[in-house]
Amino acid sequence: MSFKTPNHIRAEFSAAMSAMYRTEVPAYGTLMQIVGQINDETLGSDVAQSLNLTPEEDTDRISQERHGAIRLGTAAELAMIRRVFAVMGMFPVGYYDLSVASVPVHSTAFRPIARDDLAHNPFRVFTSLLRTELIEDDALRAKAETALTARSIFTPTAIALTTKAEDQGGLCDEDADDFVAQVLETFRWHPDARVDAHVFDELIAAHRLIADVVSFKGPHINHLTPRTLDIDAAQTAMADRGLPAKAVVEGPPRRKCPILLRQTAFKALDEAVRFPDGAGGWVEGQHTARFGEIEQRGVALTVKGRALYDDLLARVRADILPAADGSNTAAYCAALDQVFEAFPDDWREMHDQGLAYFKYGIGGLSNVKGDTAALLDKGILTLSPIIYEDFLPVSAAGIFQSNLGDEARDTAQTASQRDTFEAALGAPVADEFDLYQATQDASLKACLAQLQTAGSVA
Ligand code: OOG
Ligand code: NI
Repeated sequence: MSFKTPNHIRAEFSAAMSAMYRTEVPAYGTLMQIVGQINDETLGSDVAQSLNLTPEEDTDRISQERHGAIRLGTAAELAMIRRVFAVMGMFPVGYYDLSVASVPVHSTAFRPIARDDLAHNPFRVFTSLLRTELIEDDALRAKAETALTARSIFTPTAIALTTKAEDQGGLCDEDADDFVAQVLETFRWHPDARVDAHVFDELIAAHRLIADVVSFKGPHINHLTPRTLDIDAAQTAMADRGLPAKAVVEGPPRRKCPILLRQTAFKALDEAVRFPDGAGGWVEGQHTARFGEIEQRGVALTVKGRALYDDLLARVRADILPAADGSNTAAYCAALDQVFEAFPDDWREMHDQGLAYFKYGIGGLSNVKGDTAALLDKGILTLSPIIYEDFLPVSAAGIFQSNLGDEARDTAQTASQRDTFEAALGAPVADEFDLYQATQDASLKACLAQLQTAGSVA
């Protein structure tokens, strides 16, 4: 029997998700147009050249590239989604503790891991698990837990096909198509709440995010984010098209050599929902859950580079925090630019200081002896950035917050619970630094082997 590859299933699922979200949230279609146009312009300019990107891995995939986010309610849901994503070649990478930003969830990102698989389609889903233990009121916590355990977010066919894929090692074309359609159901928006308006209001008062997770039939996809090569241009274009963008782009400042991740979003939509009235009828209501987001991805940083980034950002934010109304945007951006002057803005320098991860390539063959630095100096080896495939908790928290109405919630909640999260998931999460390091090491090894075969290095 021949199976459809996980890479193909993932690409088809990502496309199906995009098509569904475009009908659910029309502004997402506008975002796609903006990003598509800006990426075409950037690719045709010198900027693309200076990014040193690898076309087959970075720019060819860019119009297919997106991430989504969901919020789950129970350990069983998280364990099942892990099995579902595995069928598509997506695995949990990284642990994010959002309680540091007073958001009562912890999270991982499901994504492909191998270089070839990322090149094929890098679709990722930021997946959060609600921490119901952070609901302080006992009676409300019990209501929330009852509502969550009573729902089933996967269709029976989705579960059966996941089990079939695990048992036989894959899915044939027909089953794979069915699997994509069935799994899509889990992420669909359902305007009919499963709790009454009173419980909903209580949950909202506890935390808006708790209400979003607990009150509905499933973990509706709450945003789908295309990747742009120039987020500042996209931000301007969003404003021009009337999309209510956040005042400030989250993350590092604009640079010649982009690092990590820069993101911006527009506010959650007010959506019509309805609540059961307990007598067979419905009460109309409103909920804000879904939003639009775009991102620009730069080089993945090493532990050392990340520490420098965290330190510089903390320094900026100790001084000035961006106001939600945009009143201090210019001052915030100026502070960011100034403090980040301490972070080298040159690929080679970042490489030599061990701040970022790179893929090595062969620039030319000639008979040179020497170490990596000497080979880079002579242009025998070349560098291109390994793109950051993960997320930034501080940005994530900023985005969560901005879509929860910018409520001030500055009391950090309890300690990190990575072990509890992994127990719920039923597997450890991979360490993203190890993955980038392995990609870098493998690329150097392959280049050196090639040079040796060609007799170019001693
Ligand atoms: C997820 C927010 C995190 C990102 O891009 O950092 C995220 C959420 O609001 O559920 O998607
Ligand atoms: Ni996002």
